[in-house]
Amino acid sequence: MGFLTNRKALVVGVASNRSIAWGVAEAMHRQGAEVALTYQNDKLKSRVEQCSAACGGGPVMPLDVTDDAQIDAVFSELKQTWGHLDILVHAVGFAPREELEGSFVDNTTRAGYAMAHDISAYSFVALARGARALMQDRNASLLTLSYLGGERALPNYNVMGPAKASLEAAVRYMAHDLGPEGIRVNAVSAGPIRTLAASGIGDFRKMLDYNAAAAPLRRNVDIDEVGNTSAFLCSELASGITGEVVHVDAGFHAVALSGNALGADD
Ligand code: NAD
Ligand code: 0WE
Repeated sequence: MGFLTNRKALVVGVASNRSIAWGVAEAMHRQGAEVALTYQNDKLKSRVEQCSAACGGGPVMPLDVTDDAQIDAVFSELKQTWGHLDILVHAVGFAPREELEGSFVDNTTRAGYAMAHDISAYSFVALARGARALMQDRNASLLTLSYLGGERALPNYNVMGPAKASLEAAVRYMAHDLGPEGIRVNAVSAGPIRTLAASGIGDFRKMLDYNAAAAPLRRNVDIDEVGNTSAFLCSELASGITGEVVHVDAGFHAVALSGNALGADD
């Protein structure tokens, strides 16, 4: 028996079998959860349907998180098919491509800043509001995906940094607001992983190598590791954890100067 047996999970953010959301969906399914998936647009529909078939064949629905009507439709369908919801996973982030390079100050526009925050941070709050009524009195939990760029500055992540900082603050305010209803709210801050959102990012390979060289575990993480920690956080094994940001990054966030860089080992 898995530790999520009979739990109902909605996972938002699968675009391919490399998506972090897919690692989370698979891990939750392995632990016995029933999994519903959403797809952002028709281009992604058939890929997400294939993913769904590979993790139990739960409900599959369209969802662009900038559209309030689509958010409402997802939760009315889940109310009809499941009647309630135990887990909501938000693994969505977006900023205009051209604002993810070069000078943060010069390249960040008012519209790009608003879009990054709308899609990457506000949408978690909007989904929580939609899920709230379905999550009453069942030790439900919400989870989002963040990145170290929300805590510290690094090249090119630019406007996504403030958006992740906003997302992590929202985790704490949502935990404060929903805790009295028994709903927990947490984030996993993942190390860099080659997904669609990482493709086309200049020097991503160099970043992966840098992270692997400096991290205490001397390697990068994969979507199964992020998925397993996410499944744990959304389970009763984590019943005392809320308002938390857990780093799944081989320890990279914990060090300022790696022994490796000084030639101390490896
Ligand atoms: P991905 O491209 O597989 O997933 C991003 C998802 O966001 C896609 O499914 C896409 O459809 C969805 N999305 C974008 N705009 C949307 C909208 N308007 N409505 C609905 N969905 C929308 O990439 P990923 O790396 O798996 O990203 C998932 C999450 O993980 C993001 O929040 C990202 O910031 C975070 N993250 C990624 C990494 C990494 O290195 N890949 C590291 C830490 C955190
Ligand atoms: O959060 C992310 C990805 C964010 C992202 C990626 C894209 C690419 C395509 C947001 N919006 C877009 N828009 C697009 O048009 N990560 C944590 C992965 C990531 O992205 C980076 C990173 C890392 C790590 C961008 C620059 C530097 C590092």
